[in-house]
Amino acid sequence: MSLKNAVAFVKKQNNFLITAHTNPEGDALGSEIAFYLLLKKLGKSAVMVNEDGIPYGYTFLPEVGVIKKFGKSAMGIKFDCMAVLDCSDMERTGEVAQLNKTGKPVLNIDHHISNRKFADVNWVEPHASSASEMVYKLYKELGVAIDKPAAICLYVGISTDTGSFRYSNTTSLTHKIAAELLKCGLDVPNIYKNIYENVPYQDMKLLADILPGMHRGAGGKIVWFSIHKNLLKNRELCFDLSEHLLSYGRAIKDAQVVVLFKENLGTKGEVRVNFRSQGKVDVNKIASCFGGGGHKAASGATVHGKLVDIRRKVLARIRKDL
Ligand SMILES: [Mn+2]
Repeated sequence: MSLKNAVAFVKKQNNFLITAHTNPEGDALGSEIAFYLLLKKLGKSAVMVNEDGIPYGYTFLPEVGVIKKFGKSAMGIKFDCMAVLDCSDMERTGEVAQLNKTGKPVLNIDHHISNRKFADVNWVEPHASSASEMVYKLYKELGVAIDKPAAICLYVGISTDTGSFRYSNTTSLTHKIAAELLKCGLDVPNIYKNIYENVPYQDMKLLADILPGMHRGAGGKIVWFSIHKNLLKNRELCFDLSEHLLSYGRAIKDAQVVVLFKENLGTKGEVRVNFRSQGKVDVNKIASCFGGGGHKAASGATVHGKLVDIRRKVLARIRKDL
């Protein structure tokens, strides 16, 4: 299925529930809000609901305050269809999936190679830099002008998912779209300041507790971090250092695969494992062995069990592919 099917879905439906993945970052929020703004321009009704709150680096996004956090009040929301952005499967939306118990039609807009085509209309472009780049295409196809708020969201999604235009998913098209978005008068230094230079002092100090847990193996080809949940208590909404940590790992000479093991808060006994690869290892394949997925160079999985056991298994699996 293609862009054409997505366009037909958008034209036909009028009352949308929009969501993106848990622990949302730039592309989840950027594509979600830009899609919401598109629907508003088309005169449609739409409500955004996410399982988690907004990390502090993204609170500057237009309309971000309109996003509802999943809870009892979300149960009463009326909608005729659902749009899911930047999610490889329905589980990535977390609890929000429960809102669609009656099986209303679902539109899936995603760029993960691991996408499970879980919806009624699946528009999946594994070569797109980001879900935001796909939403940009929707604007074009539907003939809706991109105004400044939409441009900010699309730019944030594209720039964060490409690591500020330096990962391998960056193409000439990515730059062309970014150039067009900049013409809407974006304050680029301020956008980057908000996202990357806005860490509360106490969170930066957390690095002092996490960095001793950085290790490497396989002759330096694998670098990993482990974060135990006692470090994160009372910090659920603030903690946005995963991306910082993964970048530090990537910056280490000879590091081919970087892994972050983070115990999830709550009682389920889950560990979130995030992977980055800058070598031949396909971390989408590795993550899929543990029930997750993503992209060849960036992926993740949520695994049930003890951090030490999961870490041992995951590292052994990576070693096989080095
Ligand atoms: Mn994405």
